Amino acid sequence: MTLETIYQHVIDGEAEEVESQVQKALQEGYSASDILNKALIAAMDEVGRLYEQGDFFVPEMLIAARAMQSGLHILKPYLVEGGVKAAGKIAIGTVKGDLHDIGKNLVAMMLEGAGFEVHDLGSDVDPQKFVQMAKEGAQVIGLSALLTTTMSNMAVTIQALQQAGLRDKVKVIIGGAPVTPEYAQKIGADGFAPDASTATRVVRELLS
Ligand code: B1M
Repeated sequence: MTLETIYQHVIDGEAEEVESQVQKALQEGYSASDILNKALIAAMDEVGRLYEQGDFFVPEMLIAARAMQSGLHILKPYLVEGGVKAAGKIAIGTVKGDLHDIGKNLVAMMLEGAGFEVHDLGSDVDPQKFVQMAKEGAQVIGLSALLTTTMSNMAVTIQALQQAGLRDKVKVIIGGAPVTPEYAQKIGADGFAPDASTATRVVRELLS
């Protein structure tokens, strides 16, 4: 019942209620990953569906996204992995032209929790900002994209690293709803992850 309540509050864009219900769910013993996957992410999928069929418009999507973020904020300490700390400097961002940052924030959160030094460049990030981070010693560049129209900026960013003579000094991992392993291979990325916890594993592998 609590997970369904959170799910509905996200869809309705009720941030305060999402916060209090996430806290309640944790107290009731629900795992952070169940709250994340079965309530928060599931609700965003439904928001996407409602948008697609014309029942929701951008403002509703935005308000739901804010409600989701407030739930994520409460979950953050519970989502980060314990265990062995990994070393490594990572710069992550959503590519140029793309404002979707929830998935990227989640990936950054998990990487931070796994012990990496994470530099979150935000969303709508110019390729040259990633180049600058590589110059400043980032070992991994993480690129996120949620739009089919902005995915191509992942390739543009990889080309910018190449042109700056830095491609062999950094590993590039990409992800986001429309991104596939085939696309990662096609544009010459080193890694792909379909979700935040896989991203942590892939980054560890890239640095090992
Ligand atoms: Co937009 N949007 N949106 N949106 N939005 C989608 C993506 C869409 C699929 C909705 C739909 O039509 N069903 C559609 C894209 C269609 C397409 O390209 N094929 C869409 C559209 C069309 C648009 C606009 C163009 C709408 C308009 O203005 N007409 C516009 C574009 C703005 C822009 O970016 N320039 C737009 C705007 C917005 C809002 C601003 C209102 C808001 C974003 C708010 C924000 O992020 N701060 C928004 C939202 C909320 C969504 C949906 C509903 C939810 C996205 C989300 O947060 N999901 C989305 C529909 C959907 O995805 N179901 C939709 C939850 C999140 C946890 O998942 O981001 O996939 P995700 O991240 C996952 C994995 O993908 C992976 O791990 C994460 C955790 O598991 N991952 C990585 C992500 N990045 C990774 C990086 C990695 C590794 C893994 O390594 C570095």
